[in-house]
Amino acid sequence: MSSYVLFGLENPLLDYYVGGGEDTLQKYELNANDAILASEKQMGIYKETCISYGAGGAAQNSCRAAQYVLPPNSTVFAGCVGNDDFARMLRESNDKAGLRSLFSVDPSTTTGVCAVVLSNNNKCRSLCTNLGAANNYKLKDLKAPEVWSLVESSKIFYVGGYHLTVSPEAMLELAKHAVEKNKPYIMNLSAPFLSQFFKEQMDSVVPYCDYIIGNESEILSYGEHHGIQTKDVGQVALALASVEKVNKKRSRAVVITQGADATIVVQDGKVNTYKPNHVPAEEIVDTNGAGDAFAGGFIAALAGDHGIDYAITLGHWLGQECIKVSGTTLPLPKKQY
Ligand code: 26A
Repeated sequence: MSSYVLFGLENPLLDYYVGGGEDTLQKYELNANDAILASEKQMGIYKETCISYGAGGAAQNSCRAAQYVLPPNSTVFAGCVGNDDFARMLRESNDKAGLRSLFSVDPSTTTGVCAVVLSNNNKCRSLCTNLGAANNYKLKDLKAPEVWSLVESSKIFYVGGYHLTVSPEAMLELAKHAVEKNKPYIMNLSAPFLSQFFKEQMDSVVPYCDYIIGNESEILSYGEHHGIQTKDVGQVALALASVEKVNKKRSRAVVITQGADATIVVQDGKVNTYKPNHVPAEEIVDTNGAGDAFAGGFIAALAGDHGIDYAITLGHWLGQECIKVSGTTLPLPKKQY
C-alpha cells in the first residue's frame, strides 16, 4: 500500500515568462488578468524572448504546494507531456518538490506551455496557454493499472477545472470512484472562460464535487452563464453550492478567494468570510500562482483531516508565501506554518 494521500489531475505545463508588460498584452490582444487558450493570433508569443521559466500548470502547482506542507511522498499528479526537455524540467521540479509525476507521454507533440505576462507592477498576470501534449490525456491513461492503483490507494482527489477542456471523461471517472468510496472530491473553477465555453462539461462534474474552489471573477462568470441574476459573490456561491450532489454523505463547500480581500466560504446554506493577513506591496514579487498555492494549502489541510477553518488559514498562508517569491514556487529552505 502506498502512502500517497492526494491524487491530482490536470495539465502539466511549463510557464514561459515574456517581458514587455502592457505592450506585450496589446500586441497579442491579451487582458491584464486573464487565463485563456491561445488562438492563432497568440502563437507568436511563444517565440518572444523568454525572461524566465518554471513549472506551471494550475493543479500541478497546487499539488506541489500541498506537498510543501504534507509529510514526504503524500502527493501524485497525473497529466500528459511530450518527450522533450520541457517534460524533463517538469519532472525535475516535481521531484524536487516531492510530488510524484504520473505522466503519460505523447511523443507526437510538445509539452504544454503557458506564456505569462506580468503587468501593473507585477500585480496582474495574463496567462496564455498552448496545451500541446496536455490536450491528449485520455481516460485510458487514468485507467492504466499503475495509475489506477494509485487512484485506489489515494484518500482525496483534486482536479483542475482546466481539465474540462481536455478529458471530462477522466474527471468523471475519478469522481465516480470518489463517490463510491466516499472520498472527498475537489474541483477548481480555474478560469472564467470555462463556465462560458465549457458549460456542459462543467455541469457534468459539479454534482460530484464536495469542495469547489475559485476566485471572484470565476464565480461571477459561473453565475452569468447559469442565469443567476446577481453579481453578489456570496449569492452566486450559494447557488453553486446548492446544485444537487451525487454523494449525499458529504455536504458541499464553495470557497471563493478575492486576492487581498476576504475569502468567502459557503457551506450548509451559510456564508462565512475569512480575511487574509495583509502583505505590504513592497513584499509582493509575483502574484502568479497565488490561487494555486491557496488551493494547495486548502487541500493539504483536508488531506490531513483538518476542518475548513484550518484549511482556509493554511491556504492563505501558502498563497502569501507564494507571492513573496518569483514564479509559482514557495520559499526554500522550507518555512513552517
Ligand atoms: C487549459 N489552460 C488554459 C490551463 C492553464 C493553466 N493550467 C492548466 N491549464 N492556463 C494557465 N495555467 C496555469 O495557471 C498557473 C497560475 O495559476 C499556469 O501554468 C500557471 O502556472
